Amino acid sequence: MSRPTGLIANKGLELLTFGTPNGQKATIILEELKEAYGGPDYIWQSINIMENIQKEEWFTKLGPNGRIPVLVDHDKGGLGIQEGSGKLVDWHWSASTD
Ligand SMILES: N[C@@H](CCC(=O)N[C@@H](CS)C(=O)NCC(=O)O)C(=O)O
Repeated sequence: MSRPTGLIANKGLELLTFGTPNGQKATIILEELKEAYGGPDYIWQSINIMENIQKEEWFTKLGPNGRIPVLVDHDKGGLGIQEGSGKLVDWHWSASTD
């Protein structure tokens, strides 16, 4: 897999994550939502934190604390969601299906 240099989607959800416990939290909640409700669909990129990709400018514009995971909502102007993103995915999905 080549080194990420920016976002790859232009609609829907894009998860920037890595295989750490915090990174997996976001993936798990998205997969649970898909299983339970059939969505949301999302695309993801692996951000290797050992290579400090999370400190690059394109990333910190989305996630200012320079940490994974970041969930980007392309349908809401490229909004980047950090910190407890698993819970926020839940809130976001509930709100968008009301
Ligand atoms: N409270 C945040 C913690 C995020 C976090 O600590 N991410 C770590 C990986 S588990 C990280 O990006 N570390 C790399 C760094 O700080 O440069 C959350 O739950 O999402």
